Amino acid sequence: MKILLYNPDNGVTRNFMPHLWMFLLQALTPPGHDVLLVDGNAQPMDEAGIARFVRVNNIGLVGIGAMTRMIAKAYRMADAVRATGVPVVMGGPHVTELADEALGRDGGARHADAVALGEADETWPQIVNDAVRGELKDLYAPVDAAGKERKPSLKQYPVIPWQSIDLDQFNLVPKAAYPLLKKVGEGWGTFRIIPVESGRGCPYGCEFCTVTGFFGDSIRFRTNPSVVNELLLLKARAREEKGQMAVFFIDDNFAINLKRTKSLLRDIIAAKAQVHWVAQISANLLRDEELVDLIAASGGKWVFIGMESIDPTNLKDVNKGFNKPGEYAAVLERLARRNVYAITSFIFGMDNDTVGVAERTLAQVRTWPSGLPIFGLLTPLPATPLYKRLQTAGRLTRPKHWQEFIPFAMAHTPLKMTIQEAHAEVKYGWAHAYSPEALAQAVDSLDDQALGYRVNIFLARLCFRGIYFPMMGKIAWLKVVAQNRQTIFKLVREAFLGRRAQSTNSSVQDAYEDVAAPDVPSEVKI
Ligand code: B12
Ligand code: SF4
Repeated sequence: MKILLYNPDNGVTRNFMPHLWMFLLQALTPPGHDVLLVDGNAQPMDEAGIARFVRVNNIGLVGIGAMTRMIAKAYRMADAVRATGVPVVMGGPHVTELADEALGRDGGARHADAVALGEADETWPQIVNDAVRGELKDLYAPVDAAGKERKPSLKQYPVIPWQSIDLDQFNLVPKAAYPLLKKVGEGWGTFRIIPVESGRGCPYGCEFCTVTGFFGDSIRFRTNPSVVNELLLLKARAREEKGQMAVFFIDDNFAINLKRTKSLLRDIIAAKAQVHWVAQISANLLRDEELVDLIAASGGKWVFIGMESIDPTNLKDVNKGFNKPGEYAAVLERLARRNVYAITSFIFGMDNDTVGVAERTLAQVRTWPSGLPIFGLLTPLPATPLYKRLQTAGRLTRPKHWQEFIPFAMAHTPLKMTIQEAHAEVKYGWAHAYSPEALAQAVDSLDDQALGYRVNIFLARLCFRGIYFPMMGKIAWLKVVAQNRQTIFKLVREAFLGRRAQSTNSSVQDAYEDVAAPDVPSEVKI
């Protein structure tokens, strides 16, 4: 049977990275089937397009996965597929929480023939076998023989064949540039960011988060060799295609078990499996100097930190009191001393927020080492404790906000400001953190560093807002380039004069590599 796994675009931005679930389920499909992957962020498709794809490719089963914000599109695409007579199975966090909605048991239309609840690692092979026999059930739940919920162990993690998977749709370098860029340094003909998980679960239970409910509070890890081998596969592929491969460790809290994380990082270093990587780690776990040393030595470049707020009252309100705003600066400085930088995530519209929260937050951010601040609104995702609290308090203004997804729009009333004021705060945050002045300041703050680091922070800031904001067309990009011309000119001039490159003996590529693998012989660096 031919199976299509499809992830819809979110209608606003294009993700920089493919979704792991597709590769994982592809690897877990019983032998004898052909699995095709389409990520709507990389290959935009509409209803007519998916129906055509299904017919032309003679697809026998379509699997669709989606976060809450893409679910309306997911349902529309599922409807289009089902209209061709091909069954649809849906999975992921949203339909796990609201299976009745997907199955049309809540009074609405039915969108899916079957729903995979929770983690589908163990149920997927059964779903495929049932689909072959034409005997799909409505619901598939990961349970043991006694019918008790069972979270899959990650000890027998499948090998994802990264060396042979078609990754054409996930190259961040335009194809036309390949012949030229493959010759730059050790090769920049392709640049891919690949999701890798080393563990699942987070016990912290922040009020707005789906993770603790979905993956459970018991943490499960893959074995170190399994992760290390995956990195080695990715490195080998990058070398072969004369490109670069970076990894996003998508674990919700990569250092949740410090001892395990350190042992994994040591094994990565010992196996010379370093790639440039990003991971999510909560600020409280970054107090550990040895951990931060190992992060830098194993290729860690960026750490995503859910700071959420600089106001302890807000943090307490959302059950995230373990975040201590007073230590944010020290944490970021500890990272920056190793040339590791942070993506710092903030939420506005929290109950103790008042007008001016964006500027107050930015005033703090400006005193910290350069990074990538991001701003969002408090969003009641289905089945989270936040959703239940706001529902009970009668504060939900759009209780089914996902059915008509509006980006950057609140679905409840904040306590100390209006919805419109909260929207304005988020706009202010983005506009001022990514203004030409802010970009210039970020670059200047790294004046004592090699040119590569400054180019890096500049490009990262320039591109980063594209993940959260509508992708810009050519004209918009030209405008951004024009607005930032002084900083660009400064960096280009330095590159040409080679002032810093000579004084520090470091080019852009060198700076990038030095941080990835300071203690490793150069032939193993990527
Ligand atoms: C990586 C990640 C991202 C990446 C993008 C996604 C990507 N390309 O991988 C980035 C960093 C860009 C991102 C951004 C956002 N994210 Co995010 N992200 C994650 C994260 C950390 C990992 C996803 C992952 O790969 N998990 C591992 C895989 C194996 O798990 P899985 O996807 O759930 O798949 C399993 C099952 O769900 C099931 N399954 C999934 N799909 C399907 C389909 C079928 C057919 C079947 C049978 C089974 C199945 O089987 C899989 C194996 O068991 C999750 C948290 C988490 N741990 O999952 C949050 C998460 C998915 N993100 C979330 C959110 C809210 C966001 C943002 C909206 C945040 C924001 N405010 O901006 C943005 C939106 C991005 C966008 N542009 O649309 C929420 C979604 C909650 C919800 N109800 O939708 C999560 C759960 C985190 C949370 N705090 O609650 N995210
Ligand atoms: S620490 Fe992160 S992953 Fe864990 S519950 Fe809180 S927000 Fe979710």
